[in-house]
Amino acid sequence: MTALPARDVLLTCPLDCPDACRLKVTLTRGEDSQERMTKLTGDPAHPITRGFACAKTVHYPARANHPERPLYPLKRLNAKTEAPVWGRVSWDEALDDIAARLRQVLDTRGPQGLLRYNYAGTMGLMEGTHVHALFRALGAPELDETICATAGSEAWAMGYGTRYAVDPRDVAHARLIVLWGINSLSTNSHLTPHLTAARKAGARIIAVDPYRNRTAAYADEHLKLKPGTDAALALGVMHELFAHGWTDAEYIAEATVGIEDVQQAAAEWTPARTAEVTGLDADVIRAFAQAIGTTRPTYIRVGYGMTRHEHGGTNLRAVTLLPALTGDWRHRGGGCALSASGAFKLNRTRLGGAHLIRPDTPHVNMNEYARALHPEAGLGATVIYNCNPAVVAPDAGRVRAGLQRGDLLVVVLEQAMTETAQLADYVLPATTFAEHPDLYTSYGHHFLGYNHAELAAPGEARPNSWVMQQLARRLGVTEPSVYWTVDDLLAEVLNSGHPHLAGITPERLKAEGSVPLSLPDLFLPYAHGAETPSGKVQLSPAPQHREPRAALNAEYPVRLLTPPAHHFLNSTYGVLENLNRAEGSEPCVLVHPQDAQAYGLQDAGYARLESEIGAVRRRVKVTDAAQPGTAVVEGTWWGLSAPDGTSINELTAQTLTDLGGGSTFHNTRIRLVPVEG
Ligand SMILES: Nc1nc2c(c(=O)[nH]1)N[C@H]1C(S)=C(S)[C@@H](COP(=O)(O)OP(=O)(O)OC[C@H]3O[C@@H](n4cnc5c(=O)[nH]c(N)nc54)[C@H](O)[C@@H]3O)O[C@H]1N2
Ligand SMILES: Nc1nc2c(c(=O)[nH]1)N[C@H]1C(S)=C(S)[C@@H](COP(=O)(O)OP(=O)(O)OC[C@H]3O[C@@H](n4cnc5c(=O)[nH]c(N)nc54)[C@H](O)[C@@H]3O)O[C@H]1N2
Ligand code: SF4
Ligand SMILES: [Mo]
Repeated sequence: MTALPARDVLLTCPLDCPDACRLKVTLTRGEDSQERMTKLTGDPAHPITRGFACAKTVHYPARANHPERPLYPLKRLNAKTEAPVWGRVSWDEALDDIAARLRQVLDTRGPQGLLRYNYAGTMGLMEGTHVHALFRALGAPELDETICATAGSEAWAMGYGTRYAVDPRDVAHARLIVLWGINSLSTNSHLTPHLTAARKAGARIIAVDPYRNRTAAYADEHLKLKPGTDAALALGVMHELFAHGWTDAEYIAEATVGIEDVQQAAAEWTPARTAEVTGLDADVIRAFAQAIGTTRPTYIRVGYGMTRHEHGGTNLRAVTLLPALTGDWRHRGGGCALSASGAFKLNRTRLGGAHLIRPDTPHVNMNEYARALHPEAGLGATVIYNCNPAVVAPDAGRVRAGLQRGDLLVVVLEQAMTETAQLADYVLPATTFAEHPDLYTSYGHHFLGYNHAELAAPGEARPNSWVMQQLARRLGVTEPSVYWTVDDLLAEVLNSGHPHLAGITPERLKAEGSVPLSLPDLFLPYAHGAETPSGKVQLSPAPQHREPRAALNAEYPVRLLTPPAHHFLNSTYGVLENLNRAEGSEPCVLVHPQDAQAYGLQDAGYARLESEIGAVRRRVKVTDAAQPGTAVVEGTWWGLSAPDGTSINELTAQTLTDLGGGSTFHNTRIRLVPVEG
């Protein structure tokens, strides 16, 4: 047998992950003369990707070629409360009918009757962001995209203005590394080589996390604090910095305002008090503070994990202010990283039709989708793309019930038959990142990425942008930006005149594929201040520790954390059998031996997890990776993979964070009840 003809192409990974890898993708022409993605690895020449893809995305070809991938427009033939029966329809038939029904909703309920629902299934600026323009042109409500990052971004903005981060390639210079509320070995895996290089050069690595995740196991030390107590720990560290004179007076004087406020707030956070609130030993807190206070450079990588609590914004802000006290921002490799996205100084004026949002446009917080779908809220149609809300949204049981309403038109643009797609009136087959052209930024490094459409779309799959433009024509939309091509988008967004984009033209991006921003070799964005109204790092108002309103009690004595799984990306990849197996074949609840005893749970037995919102059944894993009073279920698995067919978000509430209207996925209080399998 002769080998089938194959070629390698370089493409940027489109997934919601800070690494935004440059991937080497092998395309093989089959006997049917169709090219398919057959192998995927990292581009060895890319300075961040360094030749490897993560444990999940190496399996992207299986996802792209999945036998159940929708390849033709599907129309539902029965009620959404029943198992779906699909009929294949032509694009014209689907688009004509959808447009007519949208027109009817707009005419009878007004634009507020139509809601887009989307997140970051693709991070592409065309297929992920610009496609919102249709909804903005129609005057539909603004979806506030709060499910992930806004608590963190607002917390960062208060102190620092623009979001800049330490470049990953500088991390090897750090001598102390704190991985605080992030499972970076799973969720930011291309940071790991830099962590290991720093460690080889003598750096110590400390993880701060309520349970022993992969990253905590890799670290030299693990501070297993109680969830939701990061502000207390940060204030405790600040107390010691001030008490021992470990602050950088010169930096504070030049680059910050509000030091008095912080000093006053920290005064009461003695190691003893901090220990009481965080559950850590006072000596551990002293040593941690000393390490931060006396090691330059110290690099703190914060994740979004600690923000997913009622006071999560403030908790994160407290941590991110530490390098402003130690002056780490002045040292290569020192400082803090949440997101690098602010460095991409694109012209976003009309991206996604941002210019069409009016002051009186109503807003819907995406964490409150369950509420928005309630019959009384008045929605007549919802168009879902790049997102799987039946699984990932808080209070998912009520989201599903809302989507099942007979009087609501549900249109889902998808690459997979997700549990959201199963609830649609129409499923419209979407292209993957190899099948459409797009532009990518990153929130973990400083390279722009461009993908050509290397593969012909299989079946009748189409890019989101094509669908939106077809609907726009049928609805008589005349706003020009709705009809942009990728070339129009490139010309517009790269034309900001900002020095970070100097020399980056559409032609160069298309030729080189991955292009670094024009930053100085030593990029120290906050060395002398910040892009805030005062021009300085703003320390006031001083962060405070607050107990959650949903405090643990006798009825709900356990806090449930639901962080990401190593082998999934949110719910993407949950469709793949082998990655399900790699995660243990079914979602498990990690319970500390003390809790197992207290609630009568057996290892490998089953428990019902009951919250104020709902209940699920999960297999129990008794392990001291958890801590007493805190249980963990890793991964937003497809409900289908769970023993009771439910998503973990049956349990989570629509409660918002203190800053940024963010999600509170790790704030859930539950009780654990032993049940039969
Ligand atoms: N493998 C994999 N990678 C991913 C994803 C995925 O699903 N799987 N998802 C991607 C996306 S969309 C995102 S937003 C990022 C998220 O990735 P991260 O930024 O890592 O954030 P989380 O995973 O939400 O939380 C990480 C850790 O926070 C801990 N945590 C929870 N509460 C607290 C607390 O109060 N204090 C502290 N200190 N820690 C706490 C959790 O136990 C968990 O170990 O990862 C991206 N990368
Ligand atoms: N309990 C709990 N819930 C969580 C989290 C948690 O930690 N715990 N994490 C939260 C976080 S951080 C996030 S970011 C959200 C993420 O939630 P989502 O944004 O819903 O992410 P995914 O579950 O990966 O689903 C993305 C979907 O987009 C589709 N898609 C990808 N590319 C395209 C495209 O080009 N076109 C179209 N039409 N579709 C495409 C994929 O097939 C996939 O089904 O989940 C949140 N939910
Ligand atoms: S998911 Fe993240 S780590 Fe994996 S290939 Fe994509 S960008 Fe890289
Ligand atoms: Mo996220």
